[in-house]
Formats: sequence, structure tokens, C-alpha cells
Amino acid sequence: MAVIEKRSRSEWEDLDRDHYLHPFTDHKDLGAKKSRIITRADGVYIYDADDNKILDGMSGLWCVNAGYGREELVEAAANQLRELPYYNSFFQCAHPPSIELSRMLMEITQPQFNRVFYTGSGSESIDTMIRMVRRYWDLLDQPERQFIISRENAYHGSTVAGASLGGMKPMHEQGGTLGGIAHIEQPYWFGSDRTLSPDEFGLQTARALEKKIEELGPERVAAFVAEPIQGAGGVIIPPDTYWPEIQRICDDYGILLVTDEVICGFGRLGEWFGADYYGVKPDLMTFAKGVTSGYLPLGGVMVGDRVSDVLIDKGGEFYHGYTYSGHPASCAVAIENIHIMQREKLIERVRDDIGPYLQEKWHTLAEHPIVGETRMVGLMGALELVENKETLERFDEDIGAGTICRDHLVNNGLVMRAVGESVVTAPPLVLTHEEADELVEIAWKCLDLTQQSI
Ligand code: PXG
Repeated sequence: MAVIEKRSRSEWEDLDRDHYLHPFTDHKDLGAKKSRIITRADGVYIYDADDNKILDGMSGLWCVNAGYGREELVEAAANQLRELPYYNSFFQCAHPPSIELSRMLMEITQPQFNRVFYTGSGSESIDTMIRMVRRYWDLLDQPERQFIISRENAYHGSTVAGASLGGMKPMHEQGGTLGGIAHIEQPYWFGSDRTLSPDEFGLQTARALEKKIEELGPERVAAFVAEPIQGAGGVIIPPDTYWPEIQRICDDYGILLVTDEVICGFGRLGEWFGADYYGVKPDLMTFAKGVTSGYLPLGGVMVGDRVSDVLIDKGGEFYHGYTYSGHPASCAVAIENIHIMQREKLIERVRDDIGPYLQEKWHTLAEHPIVGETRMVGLMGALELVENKETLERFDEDIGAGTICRDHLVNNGLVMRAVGESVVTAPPLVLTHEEADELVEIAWKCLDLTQQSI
């Protein structure tokens, strides 16, 4: 059965260092420190090559929503690979898994969504969405509507289009960016000077969209794209006033509203999608990650009637698609993953049970001397590390407080992610109460260790 050699931890580390270029990694640094080799996983736990058991407070990379060790998903993939491992959906072909998944997605999305385009990842979904948005306005004889507005510190993937649309400056500086993209301020109240109330700040940052539209010229703006809650940017939860005002502005100017649901979709916030949580009505939604709980790669774009009607009625052939658009095994896994979420009521569980439970525990961390703020919606949260709890003054960036804390966490059996001076979490939706207790206990202990080591 085994197709992979058995090797010692140090053999894996050496081969890894010598041959494998990792995503978002400084390889000189990695060569000195070596990778943590993860060998297996079950439930909410991962295990490394020394068999250390680690609670995965990040669901892999915000994706293993249904948890590890799901035989149903393994079976779904294996059965489909036996039946039909691959066929494309170009040239008037389709197969049952991709069609059935499309039908199911209609059921769990808002009523304006009746069609879906598949991709292999979140980045490809973003590229697809950008091409669709621009094509839509072309077909409406408004080709000058090219500008897509997104936000500073947003993350929308790392293809050229994804990196350009995202608001991560260090990414813009590597490899160049696309034109026709503009960024506005993010609704990050804690990161502001906090002279406004969160509600006032929410309105002000939403109105930055209106300002930007006016500055660019309303006739040149195609769409606004945003994560309902920014994930990789540090779990930036917008004030309650933010999204209703964004919806109003998009409606007033007639521009398309796109929510990037790559992290917020598939139950993370206790609703199927982030747009449902915030009560907004997007024209398009990009998704990936949680659609298969990460077991196989799959992404896509939900295309609302407003856009699909124009693309279909006026557009003719759309020259766009990927070899793995609607891959049969990925779609079969997605179907079973959605069944699991429905059968086990995972969304209701996040909304009414484990979500409120973990949130309450998480907020107890706000009492720690180096924590300035805790925040969490559904099972997606952050805490802000501060040097001075009274003034909320942050640690000097050069200290790397977030990374120090993250290293203590993983050495003590918990994965969370450092984003600057904050630490973020997004555990699997199957987290139990006991596991939530464990997560918060380890977090407290590691905040102590961080305080001592700074
Ligand atoms: N949009 C959003 C909102 C994302 O979070 C993408 C698009 C791109 O998806 P792909 O599948 O192309 O990676 C993402 C991905 C992190 C981290 O460190 C976050 C992501 C990817 C890798 C690392 O938080 N999000």
C-alpha cells in the first residue's frame, strides 16, 4: 500500500531544506530552523514526526472545517476516483459530481445565485471573478468601468491578479501588479487612533468607498470586493455599521458587490456564508477552502443572476477555464462535505453552541496583562498583544511579539497564527467544549511565557 518511503524526521528535514520551495517562506531562515514535519491528523489534532499531538487552532489554513480523519470524505474521493477520476467540462461535457454540487450550492446560497463557475483554488476564483466583472461591464457597453476597489491589508490570493487585488504592500513590491485596482482603508478599529467610536469608525471606513468612487469617477468603477471578515490580515471584524453602509453605497452607484468567502464561507461564522452573517446581498461570491474542508483542492465563483444573465444572453463564449474546473473527485468530496455539515448541523452548532462557548472563553484572555483586545465571530478570532494595557500601546514591531507567542503556542501543543502583533485562531467547526477549554488554557499559559520572554 505505502507509496511513500519511511524516513526519519531528520531525513525529511534535510530533503525538505534541499529541494522544496515553500509558499511564503524565507528559505535561508527555514534552512537554519527546519520545517515541522506533520505526518497525520485526527479530529482537531495534528501529529508531527516525533508524534507530538498539537491542537490545530487554524484548521490547517482556515480550511479543515469538518475536522480531520473523516472516512466519509475519503470514501467519497476514492469512489469517485474509481468511477471517473478525471474528465473536463470544456467542449460540452459535464459529469454527475460537478452538476450535483452545482445544484446543492444553489440550495445553500442566497436566491440570486443560480449558477457557479469552478476553479481549483481561491486565487483562481479571484482571477475568474475579475475577468467576469470586467466582461460584464463590457457587455453592457460600459467598457470604461474597469476599476475594482478593494481594501488595504485584504488577502485575495497570490496569483498576479490576487496579489494585486489584495492589499498587502510587500506582495505588491514583488512581481508587479495589475492596473485598474484601487485600495481603501480597512475597518480596523483597534489599529486606528480610536478617537472615533467603533460605529462611527465603521461608517467612516465604509464611506471611504464612496470617496474613492467619486475620486476615480463613478462611470469608471466596476466593483467592490471584500472579505466579510478579513482573515489573513488579522481577523479584522468590521464594526456593525460597516457592511450596511457598504451595501448602500454599492446600490447607490450601481457597482457590483463581491464578497470573498474563501475563509468566511462554509460555516466559519455560523452561517453558510459571511454575506448571510452580515445580511448583505452580493452579486458574486468567491469561495474555496471549506467547500471540501481542504481534503481536495476546489474553488469557485457563485455568479448572481444580474451578472450571469448578461454573460449568457449577450456574451457568447467566455474564454476562461481551468483543466481542473469542476474536478470530479473534488466535487464528490464537496458534496459529502456539505452533507456532513447538514447532517451534523455544524452551522447551527457554530451559531448556537460551540461558537458562543469559545467566544466567552476567548474573551477571558482579555484579562491577561499583555492582551489589549479579544474579538471573535463564529469560530474566527484574534487577540491583540500590547505592551501597556492602559494606553493599549503596542510592542515594538522589531520585538516580533506575535511570532514569539506563536512559537510558544506550537511548542505547547496549539497552532495559532501570528499576524503582526496579533494572534489569530480559526479551529475546526467540530471543536468540542473540552477542546475549546484546552485551546484557551494553552493560550493563557503561552501569553504568560510570551510576557516572560519579551
Ligand atoms: N481569498 C481569501 C479571502 C483567502 O483567505 C485566497 C483568496 C486565496 O486562496 P488560495 O486557495 O489560492 O490560497 C485566500 C487564501 C494565511 C493564509 O496565512 C491565508 C490564505 C492562504 C494562505 C495563507 O492566513 N488564504
